[in-house]
Amino acid sequence: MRDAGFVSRDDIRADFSAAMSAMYKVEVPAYGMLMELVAEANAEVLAGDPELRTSLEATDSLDRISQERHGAIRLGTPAELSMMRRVFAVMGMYPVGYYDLSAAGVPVHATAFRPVDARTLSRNPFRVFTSLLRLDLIGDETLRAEAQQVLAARRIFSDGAIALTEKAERQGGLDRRDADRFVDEILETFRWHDRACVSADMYQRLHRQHRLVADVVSFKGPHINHLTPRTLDIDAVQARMPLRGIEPKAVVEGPPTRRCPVLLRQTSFKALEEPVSFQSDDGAWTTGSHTARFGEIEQRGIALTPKGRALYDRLLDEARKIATPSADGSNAADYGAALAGRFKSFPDSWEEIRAAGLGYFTYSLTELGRTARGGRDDDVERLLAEGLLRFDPIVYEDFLPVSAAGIFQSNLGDEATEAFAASPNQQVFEAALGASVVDEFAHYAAIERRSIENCRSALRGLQAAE
Ligand code: OOG
Ligand code: NI
Repeated sequence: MRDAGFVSRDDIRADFSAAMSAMYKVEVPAYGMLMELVAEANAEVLAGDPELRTSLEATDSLDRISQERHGAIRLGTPAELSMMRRVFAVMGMYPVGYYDLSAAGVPVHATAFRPVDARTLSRNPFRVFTSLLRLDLIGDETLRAEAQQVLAARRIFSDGAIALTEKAERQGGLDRRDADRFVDEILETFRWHDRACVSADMYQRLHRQHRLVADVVSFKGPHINHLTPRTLDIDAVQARMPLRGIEPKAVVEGPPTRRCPVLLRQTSFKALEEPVSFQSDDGAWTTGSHTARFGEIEQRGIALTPKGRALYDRLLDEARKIATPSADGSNAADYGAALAGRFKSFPDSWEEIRAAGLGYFTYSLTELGRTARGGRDDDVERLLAEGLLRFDPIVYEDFLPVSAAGIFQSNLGDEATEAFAASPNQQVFEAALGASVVDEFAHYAAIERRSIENCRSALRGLQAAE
């Protein structure tokens, strides 16, 4: 919306993303170091791969690489989640996808708030993986009630943040001054608090139930727990982390190294142990520690169709049955070999991936297509064969539940994980959210379809002009 002197939602999101990055670099210096490693590796890849550079330029995604990042927060109540949805909407971020992590031993379900269409993504692709704690999965009834009480009493949004969100909803946007204030106010919600809002005793009890429960319930707000730049060579960054004194997690999550990257590969450095203080009943503060915040990197590849995703899920599952990655990294090599072995049956050229219907692509006219004269029809295969169309992979903008669970776990400590019965409940999640989530597959399919329609109408326009 451009009327009434409003700042675009994309600009507010870009400011917010930059403010978060600046805050996190100060709060977690290792994250700044990681950013440097990523910038270095990305520059090397681009220098050595002119074809990749051309493809990124052709799809307008070169500029966004260096500012690309996501973050994650964990919320405690439905009210927090629905307010968060309204806050993110002010910045053009909408809930996409539903992720159930209960099956993987983490008592949360989640969505990702992100810009949805290609134009806004290229302006600034910042997203926030947002989880909601599931106290219903906590067995200890007394503790559950206590946790509920603590969460009900906290207020994670400032009055200013709420007022400005309501104003944006009422007016349809914010002017420059309000937008700047909005970013300042909302930043407070994501800030780290080194004073817990529960006693040391309660923290211990929450922690014994599940470390994640302690992380969500014990603090005044949902501190941002990591930020994640995008890298063009995750293996290089993983290998270099130790050289800078950063300890990476045992294995890279997601598919193995390939010529044609698919979906999402992720790794992180292990969460740091940080000092926190707890207040006892007599008002005195005592010191303890908490481990939650880390840095992550990701390498994004092509978005897969349901058929491609089913193949990915099956191969990953088979690899994990051969060697389940252990937290201490002792079988990392076995796991890597199993993964590489299983994924041999996933085609590794864009032509094959496209022909087999495994991935989503955008289509555009080639130079020849833009200028060619003469009879042509609408058939995509024929237009490709004649050299009038080209195709480029659509980047996967979402997340993967098994990978997300691996990221959670590596930062919740290395002890054995608790088993919960898998109990996805998208309806309950959407009721808490106060909206439904966008279906990611339908969304990518629509992007592909639109790109084909655009080519067709451009070609028809050409024909009409002849
Ligand atoms: C979120 C973990 C999931 C990812 O990149 O898959 C995530 C969390 O630890 O809160 O961010
Ligand atoms: Ni992440």
